[in-house]
Amino acid sequence: MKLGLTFSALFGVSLCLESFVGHQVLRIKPKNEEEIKKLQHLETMGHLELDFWRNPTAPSFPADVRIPAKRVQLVKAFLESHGFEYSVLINDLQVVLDKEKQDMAHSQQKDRSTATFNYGTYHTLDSIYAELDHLASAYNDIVRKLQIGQSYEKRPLFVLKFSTGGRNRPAIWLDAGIHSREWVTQASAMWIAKQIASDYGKDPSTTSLLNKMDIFLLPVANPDGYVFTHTTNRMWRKTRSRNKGSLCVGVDPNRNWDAGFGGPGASNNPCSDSYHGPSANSEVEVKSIVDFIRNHGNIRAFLTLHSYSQLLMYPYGYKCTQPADYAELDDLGRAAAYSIRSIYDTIFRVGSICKTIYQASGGSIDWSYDYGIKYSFAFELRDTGRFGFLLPANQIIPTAEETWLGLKTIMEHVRDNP
Ligand code: 0X9
Ligand code: ZN
Repeated sequence: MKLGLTFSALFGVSLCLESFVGHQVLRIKPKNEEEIKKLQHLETMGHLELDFWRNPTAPSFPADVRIPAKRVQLVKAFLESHGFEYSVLINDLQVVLDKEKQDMAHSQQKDRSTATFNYGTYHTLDSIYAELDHLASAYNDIVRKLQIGQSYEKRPLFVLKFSTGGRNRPAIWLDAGIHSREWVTQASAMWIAKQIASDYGKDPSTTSLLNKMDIFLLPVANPDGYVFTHTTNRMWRKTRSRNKGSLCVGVDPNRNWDAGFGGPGASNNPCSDSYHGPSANSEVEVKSIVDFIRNHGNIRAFLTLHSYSQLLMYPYGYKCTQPADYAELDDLGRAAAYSIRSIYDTIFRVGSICKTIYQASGGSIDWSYDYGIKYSFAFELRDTGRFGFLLPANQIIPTAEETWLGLKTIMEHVRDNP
């Protein structure tokens, strides 16, 4: 995830879609702590331009690394001479990207003729925003569109509010796409929005939930990054804010929350993909959510969608001690993972951020938990690395379906434990 010192990362501008011809994604399986250390060291070597899609944490939890074409030979030689075990996950990234583009173009063509939003394909920001309006008008008795702020590049941050009445009811927060390249999260959030709206009055679980609580859904938490993944660099993760004194652009919005800010698992290098930013809440996208949650005053659950790895995590990430509500969160996480598994047999691992992946400070659910929102969970959706961030569009709906089952298990528990 770090230090992609490519031309566009350095200069922040690039006029056309960046090419990933010959880029490979390798899965490297460290056998022991020493090998993990070596990989972590490799990650800090900026000139290699490695993009860690998944960081090495344990022998059982391998690293997935994107390597630019011109470095593939060198990196493989290094791995072999040091006795690392690795395999090739993606042989030529551009081939996968071309397929994704082709799929999108194809379904866009179909959508134009039917004038409906296809939930089984990836969309541009404009198309997503148009569908938010459509949902708000088609289900105007329970869905409203709110704007909670605007991004660094002045795009609106839109939230759908699902409510059946009552003033300032207890509510659930759900966001997606804070990391822009995690496309299945924005897409799943849209499917889930439609599902909530159309299930009310039909599905007993959703109906009883909305009779007691409101849901706030932010499907594209990082719109600038999302647009950039469409126009310029499909692998963009961060915001698009300019960094003082550096040519590198963007801050990792999931290192920018006021929870152990600047601690382990975040970088102080603006060129890094996990750069924490100059100060907590420096990113307007983060600040807008924080302000919204504080002003609302009655948010009972904070849920956030990331990809990939198939994990369901609770706090903490900035430290490795268990939260006070560990037992309840762990039980609830396991129940949600069981629901997720019930439909397509997709297996999610459950645990704290620190124990399941790595120590990572400044993350959203650590902030929300310490702020007092007990039910704070982060999901890492499909897959486990076959396609990584480039999950084929035909997996969007199955991913959204299973995720919604997991979310519902959590939401029902929140409803029943006010
Ligand atoms: O490193 C991250 O920010 C997340 N993993 S990802 O590959 N999607 O980048 C995991 C951290 C989850 N933590 C919080 N949401 N707080
Ligand atoms: Zn993420």
